[in-house]
Amino acid sequence: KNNNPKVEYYSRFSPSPLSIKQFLDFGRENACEKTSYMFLRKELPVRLANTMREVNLLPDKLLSQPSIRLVQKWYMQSFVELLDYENRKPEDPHALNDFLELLIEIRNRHNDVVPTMAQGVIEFKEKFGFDPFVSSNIQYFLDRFYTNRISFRMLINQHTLLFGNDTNPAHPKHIGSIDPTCCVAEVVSDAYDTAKMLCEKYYLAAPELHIEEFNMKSPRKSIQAVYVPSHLFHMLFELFKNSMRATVELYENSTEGLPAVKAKVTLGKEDLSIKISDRGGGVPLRKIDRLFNYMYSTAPTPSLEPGAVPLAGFGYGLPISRLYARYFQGDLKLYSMEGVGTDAVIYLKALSSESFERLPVFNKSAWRHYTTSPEADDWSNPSKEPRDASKSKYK
Ligand code: W6P
Repeated sequence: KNNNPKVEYYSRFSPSPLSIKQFLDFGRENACEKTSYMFLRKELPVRLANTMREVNLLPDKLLSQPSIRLVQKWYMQSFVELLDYENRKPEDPHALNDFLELLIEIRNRHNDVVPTMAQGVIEFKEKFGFDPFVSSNIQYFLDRFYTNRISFRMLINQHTLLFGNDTNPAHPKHIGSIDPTCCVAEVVSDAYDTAKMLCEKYYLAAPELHIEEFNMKSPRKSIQAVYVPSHLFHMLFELFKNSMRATVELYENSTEGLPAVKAKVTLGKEDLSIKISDRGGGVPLRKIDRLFNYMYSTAPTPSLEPGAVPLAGFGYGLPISRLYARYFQGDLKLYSMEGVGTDAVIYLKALSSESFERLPVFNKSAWRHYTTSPEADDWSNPSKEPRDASKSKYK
């Protein structure tokens, strides 16, 4: 079904990662729509084809799920539509406008890719159960697939925001989706406010927020980043929901007030870090990986206590937030102490020249991930009893 030879052709090119600085420089000095067009009409098919080749390597049991088929269809349609521009000169009087409109159409077509893929994973799990090998395949695949999607939408958003006629009235200083002077503490506070409203709606209470900053570079200045505020908001909103849920649920039957959630924003030479700390009782180390596992966290019916409403958890919020952080060479980590609480840290690059897109490449090494079966574990399994030689069959 995916035997379009152009997919194979374009998948042989590696995606070209851009840095935030390049996005910025390109968008600032009399941004050229023709240059952007010439770049995207090749780069977008390359990025689509790279990910489409990888979808095809998923196990048949997963590929045959209707939701996955639907997503595949969207990708093929967008890919084919982009190929209409392979030979259209930018001087063609309608090429630039038609292309821009196509990008908007494609963006809309792909709006529901994440929940639709999640549905596919649910369908698979209902039929075949939780398979650790498939789960690790899915983890590897979805991390790459969603990173590709984040990058694809980043490119589309830059082009449509820079060259669409609707100039951004709310944020005249933004370059497309990038804020060159993004005040981090403000985004922290916005994300907190939004999570707080949700939390109060469900639980009739929410912990307070204390924000602290430490600017190693210029101690009396508030910390600014060159970054995509919507990405930062997405990550912080997710972390706040988790912290609030843990806090409120731990103190549900307590007469004490809720312990505040603390945010600390720091700027060093290399890293801009944001720590969100809660006193929500923490998560045992054994369960931390699950919070980032797609297959584990897509439950057909969230196993909640009756009457409970999910504020956070059971979804792709955390793994996708980590992908946003990693997309520009940062990371998102959880440090939990069971019985006390959790610190979540978002690491970003302090310099926009170092925040290059981190993109999956379809190559031999990626291919091997899907086609090689897992090796035998080379660490011991815990055993309940010490080995009893008298019961050994080698006696
Ligand atoms: C928790 C679990 C969690 C996940 C992500 C962020 C914060 C927290 N706190 O208890």
